[in-house]
Amino acid sequence: MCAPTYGGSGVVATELGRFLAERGHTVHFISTAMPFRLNSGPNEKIFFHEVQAVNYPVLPGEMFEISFAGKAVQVMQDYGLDIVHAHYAIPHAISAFLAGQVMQDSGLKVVTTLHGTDITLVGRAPSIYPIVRYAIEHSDAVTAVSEWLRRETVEAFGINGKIDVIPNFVDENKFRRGLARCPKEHFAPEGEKILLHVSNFRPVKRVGDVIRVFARVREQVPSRLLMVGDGPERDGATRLARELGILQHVFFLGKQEAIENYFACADLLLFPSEYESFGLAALEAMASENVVIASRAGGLPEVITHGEDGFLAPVGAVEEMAGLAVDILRDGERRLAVGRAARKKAIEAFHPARVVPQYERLYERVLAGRTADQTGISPRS
Ligand code: GMT
Repeated sequence: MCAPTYGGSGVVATELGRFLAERGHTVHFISTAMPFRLNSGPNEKIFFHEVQAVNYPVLPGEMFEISFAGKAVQVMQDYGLDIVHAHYAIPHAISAFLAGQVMQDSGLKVVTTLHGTDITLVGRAPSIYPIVRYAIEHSDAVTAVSEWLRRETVEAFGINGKIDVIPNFVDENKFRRGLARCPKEHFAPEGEKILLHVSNFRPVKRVGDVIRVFARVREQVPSRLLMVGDGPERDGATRLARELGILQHVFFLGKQEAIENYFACADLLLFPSEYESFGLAALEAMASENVVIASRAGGLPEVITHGEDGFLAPVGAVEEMAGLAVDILRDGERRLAVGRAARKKAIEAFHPARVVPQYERLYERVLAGRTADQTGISPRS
């Protein structure tokens, strides 16, 4: 179960499903629309089930929590499932719990992966907090994408049970330099340096800082800024770029599907978030040999080692980030060396072959508790 839209949790769920299918598992995606990175061709091991909203005039909302649970039960009855893996606690963890209760006799297990804002922001709203907490506590296994997020969850939700830390991962074949569809000269006809920002333009991403850093960099290094993504802060960022007189050097490109092409073009990723539980975009940039300049916040220090494979600065330290960017953009050899170190780190520490088996072992662990007649076997098989 995952969100289909642009965002890290849906991407992680989709990539995990893809790699699990490659390793012989059958994967059923349950979402409100086709997850945007899933549509990669026919595959007999990958199924997609669309969750429909339920609308009735006397009832409020669209009842997605129940619809997700109902769809999982339906899939279980039609195909047989061993595990429902909920990505992002809200609403998927409680929907998965509900499905697990309905299908209790079949031994259906629930795994919940916490991604970030489900714990740090949305899940803390007083009206849903007790339900989120209950769903986490009653999952058969819980994972967090960083040690930082694990600690946040324990602190904010007082969770006593074990939370496994399983980091995000990146496909090094997809995210690499030299991709054919990277028209660098279109964005930078005079050979200017290309700075990139990729996000959902929420307040937590601090896109205003991206613009301010770029304005300072441009004073010293001929460069262009690509802003990929969309969200509530886009208009403000455009206004700021106009006020600072740099709008003609900034490309606000909106939501883009094949973001690997942008990473393949870029020299540097600006990622000045208030915090990131992990920072998947930073990892994808690193795999593409971009130098990442990010905030020293949340789980980002678990991904980037300052001065070795990228750079970290305090949240809001616009001058410091701009200084780091100017220094590295002026020193071609160092920029390439840091980019190479970034890719090495991405491949060595965050390779699917290293991370996906951690999920498999977790699945085996939760399934070990089933009785002989609880095999999740399909009534059709
Ligand atoms: O960045 C977002 O707000 C979207 C969110 C999501 O769930 O789609 O991203 C979170 O999950 C990603 C995948 O695990 C992480 O890489 C992001 O760091 C995390 N975002 C935040 O913590 C702000």
